[in-house]
Amino acid sequence: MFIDESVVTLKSGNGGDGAATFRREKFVQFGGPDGGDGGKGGDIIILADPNINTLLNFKNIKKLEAKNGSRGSSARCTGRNGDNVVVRVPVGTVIRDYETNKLLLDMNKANEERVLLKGGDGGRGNIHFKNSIRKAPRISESGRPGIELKVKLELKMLADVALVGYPSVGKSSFINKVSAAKSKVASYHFTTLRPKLGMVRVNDIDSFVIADIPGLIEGAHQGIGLGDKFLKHIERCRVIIHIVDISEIDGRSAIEDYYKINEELKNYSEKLSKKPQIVVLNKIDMLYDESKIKEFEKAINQKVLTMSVISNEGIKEVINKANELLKNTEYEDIEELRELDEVLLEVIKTKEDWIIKEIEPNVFEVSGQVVDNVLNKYVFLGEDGIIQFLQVMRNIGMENKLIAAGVKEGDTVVIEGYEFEYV
Ligand SMILES: Nc1nc2c(ncn2[C@@H]2O[C@H](COP(=O)(O)OP(=O)(O)OP(=O)(O)O)[C@@H](O)[C@H]2O)c(=O)[nH]1
Ligand SMILES: [Mg+2]
Repeated sequence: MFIDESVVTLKSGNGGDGAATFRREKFVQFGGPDGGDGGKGGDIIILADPNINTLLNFKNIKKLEAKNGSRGSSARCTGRNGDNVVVRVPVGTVIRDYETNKLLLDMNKANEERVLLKGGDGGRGNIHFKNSIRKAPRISESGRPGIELKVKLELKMLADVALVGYPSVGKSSFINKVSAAKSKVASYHFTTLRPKLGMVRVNDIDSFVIADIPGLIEGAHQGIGLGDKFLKHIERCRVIIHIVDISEIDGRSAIEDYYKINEELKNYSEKLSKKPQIVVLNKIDMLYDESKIKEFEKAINQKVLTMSVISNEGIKEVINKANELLKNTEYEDIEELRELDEVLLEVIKTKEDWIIKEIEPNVFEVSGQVVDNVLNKYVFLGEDGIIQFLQVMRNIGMENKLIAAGVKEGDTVVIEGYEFEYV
């Protein structure tokens, strides 16, 4: 089975909280604040790994989480940073936001590493909050939360290798032989109507994806036959196996076939005609005049490989040659997907800023993104902290919101489980 789409939830680590601690020294009753910063949460990093060909690995993975940063501690100790998670994907994988389908990353360069989700920053310890008025601050920041995002991985790279050639030269027969693909084989033209993919295992280490492409004919680049629709798929492959029927059983000239197909590739795009190409003469079981092979090579001024899919000759050589070429061919940048957002994270869901609900008569609950932001930013400790918190909330407009919601003197206000009397 060839999976070219997977869904996985990723989460970067939370930053560790800053510490609100105080120095304790012999003979010093109240030492100064000495709480260290929290560590940074781990990032989710995507790596385009040229040794992976499919998204099969993600089939059983639902969620990947980077580690959280540790909290800061006393004696100005900074918390440990959370470990990153490196997610290895095949080269050519496109990553989209699952909800919006927005393109986040196009991993089209081998060994490229990109940070998809940044870990939350650690909170600052109370050593940073010392000033001349507030000598012993019991405040420290909490770490920023990591980001959780459900993403869709798509392996846009159709295949490493494309099989091209006239109809009925044996492309489908070949892919069926070298992979688990089951492509329809028949003696009439245009048997194959859609590209078909197969995984080719070359040896214990190497494998590649091969695509059976519908047959091309003269004029394919202008839309004659089935051709033009699929030429763009070929554009994303790195190596072309050009199969020619040397038996000429269909009554065409093999040499002419070769030139015509290459003409079509070139007319479609310069890029296509420059792809490394392996020329393979098929159906040698039906070739009674071996000199035709030499003749062909001379005409095109290039060495070719020969095979018979039917009698199992020369197949391994074609696969090895393709594998060798793949190893020497870099992936190209894919222009259509170039308009990428460099930094990727406006996708974080936000709640409404203020949510004020009268949960029972004269009891108002305050929540929303604004509250989250404040609570995420600071740790409020003790009585000091509560007053501080209410002050911050008032400064950013809570009172007006409460009044608009109908709060009266003496009512109860609930925030994050804490109750206050409204005065
Ligand atoms: N004698 C002989 N016949 C072959 C060989 N390879 C394929 N054929 C036959 O050629 C015919 C066409 O084979 P396909 O594999 O369907 O050809 P194709 O290139 O996929 O054709 P389209 O999908 O129409 O483009 C079938 O009847 C095959 O059995 C071979 O090596 N020797
Ligand atoms: Mg076919």
